[in-house]
Amino acid sequence: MNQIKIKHIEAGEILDSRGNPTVMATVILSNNAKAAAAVPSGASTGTLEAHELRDGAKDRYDGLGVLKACSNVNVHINDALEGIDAEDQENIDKTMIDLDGTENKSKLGANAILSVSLACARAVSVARGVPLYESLQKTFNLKQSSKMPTPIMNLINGGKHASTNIVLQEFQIIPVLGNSAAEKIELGAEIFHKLGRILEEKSMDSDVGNEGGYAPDVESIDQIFEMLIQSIGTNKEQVKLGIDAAATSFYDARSKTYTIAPPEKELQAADLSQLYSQWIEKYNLYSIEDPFDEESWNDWARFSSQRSEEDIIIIGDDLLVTNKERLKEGIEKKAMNAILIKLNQIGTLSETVETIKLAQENDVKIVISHRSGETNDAFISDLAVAVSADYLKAGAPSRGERVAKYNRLMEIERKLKN
Ligand code: 2PG
Ligand code: MG
Repeated sequence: MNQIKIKHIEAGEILDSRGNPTVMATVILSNNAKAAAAVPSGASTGTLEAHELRDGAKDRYDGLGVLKACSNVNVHINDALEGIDAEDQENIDKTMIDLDGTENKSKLGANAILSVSLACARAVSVARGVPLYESLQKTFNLKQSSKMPTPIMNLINGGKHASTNIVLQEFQIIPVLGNSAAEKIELGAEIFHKLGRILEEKSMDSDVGNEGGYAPDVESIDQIFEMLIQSIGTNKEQVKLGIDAAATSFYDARSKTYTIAPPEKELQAADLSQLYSQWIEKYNLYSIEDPFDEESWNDWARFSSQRSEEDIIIIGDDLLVTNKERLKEGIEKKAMNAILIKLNQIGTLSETVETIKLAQENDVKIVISHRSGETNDAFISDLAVAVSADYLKAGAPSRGERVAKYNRLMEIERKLKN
């Protein structure tokens, strides 16, 4: 086959699910195959994430415009990539990394770079005439398997994702048993609706937050777990509970205390560990993401050493920021046994896959994740299948940008079965 080259790249501003601007890039190849990709945006971002370039000009979108990032794509990135082999994703990404020249992609913007990285991969799948997940497996030499990721559904939104009195960020259900992703999604959606009815019976708010989960004010964190258990009902063998504490967001580094609520309590790391342990016993918690601050390695390691893998999945998000070097440190320190993967934390597809491979070589579980600010782009569903990820965290089964991911997963599953 003749080499397929990049012919033209352009980017423009679109809105994400919070109504903030984000970058969408379109790539056209020499055989006229064409595809677009849009990047998401976080709210509880790790300090060490790759840089999201925003215009800062207060007269547009309160400084959140991304025209500079788009222009970086249209001028600099387009110039650098025009005419190069579209199937050599590593070279494409490396060319952009070199062109940027900074540690954290702050010159061109990780949002600019990632939009092109993803759009190239998708355009190549169009050129190859195969689904994106299959094309990714070819590009990165990944093993084909029919393994489907288990959804992690965030049914109660707190922290930076909702205006509630809940300080912890996410209360999730995880349908661990089921014959298919579709069956797990079905169960998850039914529990979501059941929880909505429970909230209404209690005259609590049943409107949804940033990630499509409910966002009520509650009496206590225990009340959340109890309502979730009630909504799971007789399905408790199939459906487990998880949380994303996003602990950096309620940690005070000076006093070394975590302030959780409701009810409001100031806790040292040891007290917080104890509280998590109580929840694990009492509510049969299956996973905890970001239990401690992103730089408190010792607290992570101590907590992990007290629990076994069968006991609890401990997921590093802000701690690891999809970064290979951070992951190495996490593995050495035995800080966690799972990693959250967010493409825009690192900023290119190749680096993301490299981190995933390193995790898999070290038996670290893979959770492919959305961001709280999303678009209808469902790239992560294809990525999750391509790398045989263990889990896909894409919010509640509600709101267009969240169900886009679950719908794509079911579509892929149907394709794989035929
Ligand atoms: C997280 C994510 C996604 P954000 O903390 O895991 O749920 O949130 O995109 O705001 O960082
Ligand atoms: Mg998180």
